[in-house]
This record gives sequence, C-alpha cells and structure tokens, in this order.
Amino acid sequence: MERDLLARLYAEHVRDLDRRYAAALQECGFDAVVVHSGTALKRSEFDDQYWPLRPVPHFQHWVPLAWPDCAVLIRPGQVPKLFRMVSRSYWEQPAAHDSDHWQGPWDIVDLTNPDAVAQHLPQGRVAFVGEDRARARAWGIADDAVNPPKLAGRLDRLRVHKSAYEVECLAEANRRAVRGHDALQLAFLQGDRTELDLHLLFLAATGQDDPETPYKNIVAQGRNAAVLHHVGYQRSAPSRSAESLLLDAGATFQGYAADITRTWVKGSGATADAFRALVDETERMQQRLCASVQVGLPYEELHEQAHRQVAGILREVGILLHELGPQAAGRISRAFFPHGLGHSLGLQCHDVGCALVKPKLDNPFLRNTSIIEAGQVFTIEPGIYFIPSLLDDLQAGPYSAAIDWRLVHALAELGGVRIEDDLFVTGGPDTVRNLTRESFGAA
Ligand SMILES: [Mn+2]
Repeated sequence: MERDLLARLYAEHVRDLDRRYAAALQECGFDAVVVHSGTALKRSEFDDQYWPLRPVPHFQHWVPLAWPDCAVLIRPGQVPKLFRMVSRSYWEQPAAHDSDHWQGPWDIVDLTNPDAVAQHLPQGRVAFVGEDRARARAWGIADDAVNPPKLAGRLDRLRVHKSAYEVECLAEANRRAVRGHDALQLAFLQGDRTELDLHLLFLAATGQDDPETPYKNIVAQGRNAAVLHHVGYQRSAPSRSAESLLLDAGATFQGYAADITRTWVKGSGATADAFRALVDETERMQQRLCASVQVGLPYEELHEQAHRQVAGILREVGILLHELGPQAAGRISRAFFPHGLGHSLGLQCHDVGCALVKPKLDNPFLRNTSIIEAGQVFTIEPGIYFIPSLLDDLQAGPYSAAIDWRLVHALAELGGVRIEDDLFVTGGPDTVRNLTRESFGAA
C-alpha cells in the first residue's frame, strides 16, 4: 500500500480518535488517559523465555507499534504524546518499524527507563488503560483509575466503527492472507502435502512468522477438518491421499487482522463428488448471506437464516431424507453447524463491541449479537461438519431416522467445510464491501 495515502488516512484516523477519546474522557470524569502497550509475559515460571508481545489493542488503536513498555498519553486539546521505550539491551531488540507512516501526528519522547513516564504525566485525573497494573502503580495511578469499567466500555465501543484508515489496513491484511490461500490451494491440488508443510508454506507465502499471524493457522485435511480449531498439524504423509483441505488462516497489517476460510476438494469417486457438491452449496449459501446484510438488521437474524439454509442443503445433498418441521430442522442443523455465523473483526480477530448482549439460548456460540450498522467489519462464516461426538448424539436422538447415515459416514472422511469472508458495512448504496472476495478477485 502506498505510504503517502496510508500516512494521510492515518492522520485523519488519529484526529478523529482524539475527538472521540475527548468525549469519552469528559463523560467519565477524566482529564487524560495513558494507554500502555504491554509487558512481555514469561512462558514459564521455571524458565527465562518470554512470549512475543501481543500489544494492548487500545494502544494499537493509536499506534501500530508492537514494542513492550511504550505508552500514549491522550489529553483533549493537546498534541498526543508517545513514550517510546528504547532498549539498551545487547541481548535483544524489538523489531524495526516496517513503515513510518504513523509518526507525523505524535510528539515522540524516547525513554530508556519506563519509570520515567511518571514525570511526564499531567496533574488532574489520569486514567490508565493496559494489562500491567504494577506499571500503573509505579506511575502513581490510583487503582480505581486503572481500566475504569465505564471508560473501558466506551473505548471498546469506539472500536466497532472502523475509520477509513482501519478499513484500508483490513483490506491490505486480506490481500496478504489471500496470497497464502492461493499458494495452498495450488499445493494441495498438485500433490500430497502434510498439514505442517502447508502451514509453513502459508507463512512463507504471506511473509509472516508464526506469532505474527492473527490466530494460529487452522490447516486441516480429511477428518481433521471436523475439529473446528485444528492446530495439531499432521506431520507424516497419510496412508492415502487426503481429498479435502480446510484452511482458516489470516494475516495482519499494521495490527489489523484478516480472517479467511476456504475448503477445497480433490479426487474422484462418489464421496469426493458428494463432498464437492456440499462445498459448492455452502459457498452459495455464504454468498447469499453476504448479500442479505442490511443496515438495521440484527446479525443474529442472519445466523438463524444460515441455520434454515443449512437444513435446506442437508436435504439437497441427500443427508436429510425428508422435510421436517422448523424445530426438528433447527436441532439437526445445529449438529452439523455448531458455531456462530461470525464475529466482529479489527485489531483482534474476535473484536470487541458487537457481543454486548447474550445470544438466544439456541445460539450459544454466536459472537455477534449487534444490530448491523455502517462502519462495522465482521465475518460471515457458515460451515457444515461431520463431528463424531455431535453425530453420536444425533444418532441416539429422536431424529435419527431422518438421516442417511451411510452417506454421513462416507462424508465424515472429509471432515467438513467452512467458507469465511470479511465484510465492511459501507452504509452506501452497495451496503457491503467484501474485503476478502475483492482480494481473491485482484490476484
Ligand atoms: Mn472467523
């Protein structure tokens, strides 16, 4: 992405965020807030190794900097200050900045000792947002001003509506992730690869180290695709070649995440053909659901539409032997599609602000219960799986006779299918910008 465009969008993002922070601070009775980037966590009490830093998302909302012990100070009406910790260690150094587009709006203060931040804090009520409470105490911040719930809730809600800068970052993250998806589709179709090989190939194709991915890549061949978060990659070639690959893998750009799933099939024969039909139907359903997004519609309504469509697909491909009433169909669709239709996306893969109310009892894992609004970014990711424990329950239950178990057991060899895109709700006449499909299209 072009540096000058990024710098211009970023400057607007900071101006706008500054305005919105000022209103939140005033409403919550604070004069300023200091947002800490985080402290590297030890992997084990018994060792001297540290996990790579996952910066506090509120900090990354301001600055795409993944260095420990940095902080931003936001005071309404004043130039924002960034305290950047310059390490004097000769054992390790944080990664170099990959772009300088973000430096313009800041008064940058380089420090070598994090305690020195205390002397830069203003008089008045100063809130602290971050994970390291010991650091807040060392800076003289009262315990009740550390992540005060009302302010924290306000700041979470600020992250729901993405600025033009954030949308471009999410789009670039999608372009990057799509390079990996294209590479793995080709590798899978051309020969037999282990899941570990495919995972490493994804990292190489997207130019990411494992801890930099927004979430652990899910690389699942055959039956493994029925494990929704399969990350225990198979490392030796299977006895017969896998005919399905489910890849749920993303990328980040300036801290913003892409979250994309595709499922591919190869091979011939009745089972591969039936599974291919299931993948095609799931993809068509996913596109219909994307086309149904409307400002003002509860997201949960889309989730329930998805369940009705899953029941229709099960009937279409012959898994469901006859039509059933809505209650029975809903029970059966939940055995094959046991997760939520999607979630808010941003600096976190499961971003904040869209699950403020609980879903209905039938939809316990749904992570987006918001009313769809312009500015939101969320995923749409229906799936159909053959999960042994859920199928056992279904087979033992009252609807068993409605299922073609021979077909189910044959398809179970291929695990399951999920198709996932990232959508930005524009609020304009086109309603939605599909950040994922536009990236596949551009390749
Ligand atoms: Mn997802």
